[in-house]
Amino acid sequence: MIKREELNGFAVDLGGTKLAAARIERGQLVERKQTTTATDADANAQCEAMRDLLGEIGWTDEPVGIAVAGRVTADGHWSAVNKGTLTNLGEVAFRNVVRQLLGVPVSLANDALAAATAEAHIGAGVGIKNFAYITISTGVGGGIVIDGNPLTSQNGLAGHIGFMSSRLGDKRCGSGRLGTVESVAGGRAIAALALEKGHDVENAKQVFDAALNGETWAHGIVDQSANAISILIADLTSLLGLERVALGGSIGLAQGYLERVQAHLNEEPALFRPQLMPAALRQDSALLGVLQLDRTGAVI
Ligand code: ADP
Ligand code: BMX
Repeated sequence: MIKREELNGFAVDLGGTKLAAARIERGQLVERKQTTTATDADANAQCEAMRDLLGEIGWTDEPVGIAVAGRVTADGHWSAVNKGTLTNLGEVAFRNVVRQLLGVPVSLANDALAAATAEAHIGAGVGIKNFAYITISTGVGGGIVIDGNPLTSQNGLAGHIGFMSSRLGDKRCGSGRLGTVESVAGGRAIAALALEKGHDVENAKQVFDAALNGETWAHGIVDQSANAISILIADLTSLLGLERVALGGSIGLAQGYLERVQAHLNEEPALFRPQLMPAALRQDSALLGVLQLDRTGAVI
């Protein structure tokens, strides 16, 4: 198991809303920059954006760890599962693209898997055998870590828990599946539900702000998201015997959100209620976690 002080290097985290890069020394983010994700960029343009951001924090030719929203296959292909989030990726041999454009070796992993690894080893999941991390952000992503080992699959789909069915869902999400957790609980879904109800918002944050201001319509949408996550946690617990779950992403970490998830989880029988905690590494889990993974997604 890697110790936090042993983590060194450059890391990138590309989500459906923001792109972050950091220089990590002895497990600390000594520099971190963030910009907005170009959601319609193709893979080459995404890689150029990563290179530009890395350049701003002093990167020249060091190896890089890259965490991305979307599916990363064992042979380094990257594609969106929700094609409404990253709309122009196709399915590309991204590890090769990066090697060509950056000229260095890269490790590449799904963002939630990377975040789950860091949380399991140096964050909210330390000492826990059956652990899951859930990000509620642009979408809903996840990473399952049993005995310190993140669950991976050849096709990169393992852990994509946002695409499980929710009894609260009735819409199709950009994966093509009907009634997914992501279609009820993720940031894009929250904003879409508000628009549907006639509220002119640009993003989920505005819905959360309205809920904090006591707007009943907004409260209902946020609460439904939290409820969908609580049901997902109970479902995952019955499958995996989870002892602890950490919530991350800007929605997972938003004021009052975890408490709402906990309140709904309390309606479940005790057997289906693991401990619930916020991600200890907050917005930096994926940046730290991708430095703990080798190119196959296994912990170094
Ligand atoms: P990414 O999906 O790129 O990893 P985030 O974790 O920041 O990025 O999640 C983005 C989503 O979170 C967007 O839908 C955004 O509107 C929402 N969001 C950002 N800040 C907040 C906040 N303080 N409270 C609630 N929602 C937020
Ligand atoms: C979606 C899916 C996952 C990702 C998760 C969180 C895409 C583009 N994304 O479920 O791969 O891990 O969202 O990503 O298919 P974020 O953009 O919310 O950070």
